[in-house]
Amino acid sequence: MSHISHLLSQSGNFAGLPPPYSDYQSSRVAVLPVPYDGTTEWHSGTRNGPRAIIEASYYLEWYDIELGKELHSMGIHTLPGIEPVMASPEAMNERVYSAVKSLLDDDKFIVMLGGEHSISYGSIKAYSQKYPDFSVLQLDAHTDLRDQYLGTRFGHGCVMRRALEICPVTQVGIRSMSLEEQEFIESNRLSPFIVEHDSVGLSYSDIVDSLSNNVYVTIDLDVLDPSIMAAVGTPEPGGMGWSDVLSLLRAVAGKRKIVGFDLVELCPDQGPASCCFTAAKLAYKLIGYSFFAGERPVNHQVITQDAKVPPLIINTPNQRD
Ligand SMILES: [Mn+2]
Repeated sequence: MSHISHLLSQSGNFAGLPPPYSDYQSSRVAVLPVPYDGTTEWHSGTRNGPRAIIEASYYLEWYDIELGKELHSMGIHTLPGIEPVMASPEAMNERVYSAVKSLLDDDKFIVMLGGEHSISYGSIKAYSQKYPDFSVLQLDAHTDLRDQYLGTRFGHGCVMRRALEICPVTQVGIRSMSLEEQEFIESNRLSPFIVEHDSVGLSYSDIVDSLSNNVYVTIDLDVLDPSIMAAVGTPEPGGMGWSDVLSLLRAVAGKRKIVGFDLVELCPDQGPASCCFTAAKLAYKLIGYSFFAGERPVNHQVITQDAKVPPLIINTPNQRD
């Protein structure tokens, strides 16, 4: 069939990539859709996130201005979605763990598309078993550090509490938590990076320094401000901007090895189509940073932010004194 492959629709493939760039065997990247939202409580519908991201990704330019190249040369294969199991989020995570473990055995760089945030646990568990000197970078409005929520220890409000039982986690973009979570943070001497827009902030190097050499990135899209990312299950005002998130990821990729990532909590019904495209572009940018960090062309005039614009402000509660 390969002699007519150029005549066939590439729908279903991330970025609409045709063979050979979308072949499993030769691709370094595997896009893994997980259409699961079994424990969401406010706006459900993140089960539609993976499909919406992939459909929006057809309209990405393969060429990336910043990196000065088409980014798909390493190959990006798109898998069918994991079949959801609604028995419990724990059972769903076992399924995610098995799938991710199998893909890691094939030496793939996994881009997991959610789905609600609870699914990250199975992926983090599989990654932590493969990579030594490993930690997680979590971009999220919420700490997700509850020990138990809505009758389960594996829901989206508990996912980072479970992850912390496996490996270190650096939390960035936080602007909402419960008293229980704050007490857990205090007693365990954790230092999440909290968004504050009106005080002196830390530089991204503080975040990079907190990370191990091998980094898994979990991005809850509600880390972004709802003005550019309304389509999430639990929107929270005062979030990070597009360029803030890219600057941080660029800094991390320049100093650490990003070994895989997930993008979760897109709830397409709750916002304009631009949110789906923003999520798709963020995934593509992070693939580019992960594989081509440091390779930045110098022949572009770059528009930088007005110096008078206040910087994004972040600090850590346990380092104030
Ligand atoms: Mn989250």
